[in-house]
Amino acid sequence: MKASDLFIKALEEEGVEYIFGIPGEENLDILNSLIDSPIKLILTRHEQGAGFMAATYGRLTGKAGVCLSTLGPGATNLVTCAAYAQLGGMPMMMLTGQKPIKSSKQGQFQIVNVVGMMEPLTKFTHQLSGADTIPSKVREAFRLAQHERPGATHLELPEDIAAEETQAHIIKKSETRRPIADRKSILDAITLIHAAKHPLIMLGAGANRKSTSKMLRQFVDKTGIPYFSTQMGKGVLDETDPLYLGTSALSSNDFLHRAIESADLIINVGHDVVEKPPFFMTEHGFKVIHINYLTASIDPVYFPQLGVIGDIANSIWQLSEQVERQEKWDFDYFNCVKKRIDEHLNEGIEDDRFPMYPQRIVADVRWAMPASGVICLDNGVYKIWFSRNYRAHQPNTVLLDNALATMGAGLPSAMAASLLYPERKVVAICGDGGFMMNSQELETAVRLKLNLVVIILRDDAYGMIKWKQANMKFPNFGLDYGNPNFVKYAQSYGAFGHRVETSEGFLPLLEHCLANPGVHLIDVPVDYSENDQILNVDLKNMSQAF
Ligand SMILES: Cc1ncc(C[n+]2csc(CCOP(=O)(O)OP(=O)(O)O)c2C)c(N)n1
Ligand SMILES: [Mg+2]
Repeated sequence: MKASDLFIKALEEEGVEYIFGIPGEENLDILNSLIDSPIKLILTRHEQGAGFMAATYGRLTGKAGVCLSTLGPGATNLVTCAAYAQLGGMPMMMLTGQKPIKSSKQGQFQIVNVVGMMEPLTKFTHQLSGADTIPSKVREAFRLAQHERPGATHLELPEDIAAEETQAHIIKKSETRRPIADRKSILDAITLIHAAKHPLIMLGAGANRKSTSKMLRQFVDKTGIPYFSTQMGKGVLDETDPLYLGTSALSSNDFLHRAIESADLIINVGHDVVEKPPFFMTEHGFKVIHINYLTASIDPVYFPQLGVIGDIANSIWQLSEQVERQEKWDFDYFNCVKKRIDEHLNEGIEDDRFPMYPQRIVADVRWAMPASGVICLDNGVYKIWFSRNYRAHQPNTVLLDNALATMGAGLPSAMAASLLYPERKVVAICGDGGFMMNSQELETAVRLKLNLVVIILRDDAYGMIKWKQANMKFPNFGLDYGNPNFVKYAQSYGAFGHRVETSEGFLPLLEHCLANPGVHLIDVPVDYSENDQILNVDLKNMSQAF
């Protein structure tokens, strides 16, 4: 068999459905082998679009998303996606081409050391130097990308190797179960939980990666222990539940942190230090039980006293079996904090100023979205408003990146969600800065006939950095820009372009876009003038006084 055919067969064996990417001449054998394969090629307009889509496919399915690029410039364009998948715990396999390695007449044209470049950004990177090793290396790339903690892997397939003939056979996937936590660690955790007076549960990204919601629901129902989430743990348990306190969108100085500081035990389900800290541990503060697939990486602000290591859902099930509700548990203060958080989250939701108040935008989006609807955020200051104020009902319905926190992934991640869940409502929420970093993928979205709404929060600036600049008492400088006419811009791609003219007009327009097929872009002028006052000053003062 030809090596490139074998490679594609190996991908089929792994259950690959899509390859996202941009081929170069070095990938033409692979491209040709795809003609007779059930695997669909999703051609994008920038390798970043492909990489972010592949990573999100992995994030949502647990199966490595595959992206493809040529050597040199194509591969360097995938670098940010590798970091995104690797830090975000998203399984992704990158396949890049290369000039022939056995003999070549092209000198060093376009050649960079791609395997070396990927080394610090991946779990595994390898140049295939012979066709016979394709089956084992593909298997290895998938095994490593997918097993906890998931991340990015990379294979380089040089042109001459892709064209070789080989007798090798594909290697079947091995069936493996995730290891489960040791009974003794469960008993130690139960001892700590029973001894605590104010235990609190935190839901992190790892709890969203695999289905842990059912077991967690049982644990919470049995114990009545309140919970909060990290940004990437949103939706693991319903956030309209009376036991949900809030989401830690900031690292400190929000009302939620008063509850966290008053806890004596945090039962941390699935958070690791890659995410921006949801709280800071201190020497004499609360204890932490780290429930995760892997032991905790230790950090000055995170040094848990106990690890319960193994499959999270199983650990929670084991804990549920053993735990007993304790008379001495006292959640009164948590309940006061919850009341205050809920009041604060309701402030501004009917504010009719225009350009629009971010709090109202969040409330209107929540109102328009069904429980199963997915919002996919790019990175900007609105991420704080959405993670803090938007109440998710189901796991993985708020896709945001609080790990690499890169700009440019909002639209491609929404495209991947829409491709995977054609029956669900999907909305990308982007700043005007982040959207423009991969706006060319509107063409891909239109070509794929996706149903998708893209909300652009337009402040004509890199607002997040302006917010930080104001907080540092620096004058406003160097962060403003102009924008294209987004309505015409969308239309030029064959998408529907809309602009919000009044704050009352936003919700009906969004509902219209969600109800109608196609790619819709909504230009929403936003008023960020109070970000600094509310998020940096008021919240700190009010929460400290509380
Ligand atoms: C690729 C990348 N470049 C730069 C940054 C730093 N950064 C974080 S948010 C931000 C501004 C975002 O602007 P915009 O997308 O317009 O959102 P806004 O905050 O204005 O709502 C910048 C420059 C980043 N996170 N990622
Ligand atoms: Mg902006």
